Amino acid sequence: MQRAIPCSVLRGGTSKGLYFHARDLPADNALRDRVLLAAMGSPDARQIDGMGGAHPLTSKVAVVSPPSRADADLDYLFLQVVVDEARVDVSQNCGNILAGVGPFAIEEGLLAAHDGHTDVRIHMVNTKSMAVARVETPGGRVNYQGDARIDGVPGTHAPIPIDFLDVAGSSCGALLPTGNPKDVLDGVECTLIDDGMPVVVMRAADFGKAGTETPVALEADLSLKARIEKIRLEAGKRMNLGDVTKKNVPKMSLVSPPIHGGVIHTRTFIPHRVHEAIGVFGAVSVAAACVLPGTVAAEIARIMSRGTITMDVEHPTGFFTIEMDVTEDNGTPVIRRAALLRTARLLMRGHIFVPEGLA
Ligand code: NQM
Repeated sequence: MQRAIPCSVLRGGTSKGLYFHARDLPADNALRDRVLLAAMGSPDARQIDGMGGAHPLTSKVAVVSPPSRADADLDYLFLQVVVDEARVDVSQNCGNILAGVGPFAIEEGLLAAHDGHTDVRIHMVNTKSMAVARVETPGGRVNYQGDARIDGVPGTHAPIPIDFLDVAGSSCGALLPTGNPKDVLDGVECTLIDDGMPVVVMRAADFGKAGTETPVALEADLSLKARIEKIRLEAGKRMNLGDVTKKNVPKMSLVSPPIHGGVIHTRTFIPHRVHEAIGVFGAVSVAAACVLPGTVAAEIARIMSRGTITMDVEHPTGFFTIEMDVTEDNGTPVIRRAALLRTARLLMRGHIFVPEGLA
């Protein structure tokens, strides 16, 4: 016997995932995780017996429910289903899957849409922070078609601009959790930062890399991966994340001078595979490092201006544009807001089947 659970599949930004109502999943977290592992087909490198796409970027889950905060329209819990381990990680947020939350909630009647557009205030449960996503809703229905293009996704779609107001330090307690713009870990100068995602920013050159290598080439370099993992485990402790052996944070970004007219070039380990682009909050955290004096990124980006700054963070398949409002407090830059553009598309609606009796 199998159990059928209502579920939608959406592309959110450059990721793809299963979207559920919280009420349709088991309330017990251990049982919920077993259900999600079965739904995705994990653990298995090919995820052949489930819906996962054999990569962390296509093995993601959004759990959406009515808001637990008065200033929100919805609660969104993000879960990373690990591809080749029987593990579901709740330690990180995901700004790409976030892009599909508004459309999913409107499609499912969790939220009433206005004629024109609907601003959806989303409480991101993993980091207890807020995002406002603007969804096009002509006639009160979600529109997916449009002219917006994001690197890493073919074609154009309806724009979903997203604003973040309070993400700094949301996982680590502070934007710079060690209080320093730069720390030395295993002999490498690193910037440990959290502007919505814990990220360790390091110069690619310090690892003997140009920073323009393909994700496949970087993943094939086993001694590089081992060195980066050693630094990650130490960084996790210094970033107030504890033992991160079984967590998907912090992410590890190798940076180098821009080559396409942006502010900085990146390759990001998330944390074991290399991203084909860069995560949303990963990019926001790298961009924040670009405006903070003394960081590894600021030395490359050299951004001195204040006010509303637009930054292109380069990645393997193009660039990620971030708008940031930066003011100063006693000479120290303060990031007030970050905004960016995503698109999303409903791909399928129906039921996911999992074996009965998983408990
Ligand atoms: O950083 C990949 C993605 C992500 C997460 C990852 C993300 C983010 O591209 O907000 O979007 O870093 O695991 O979906």
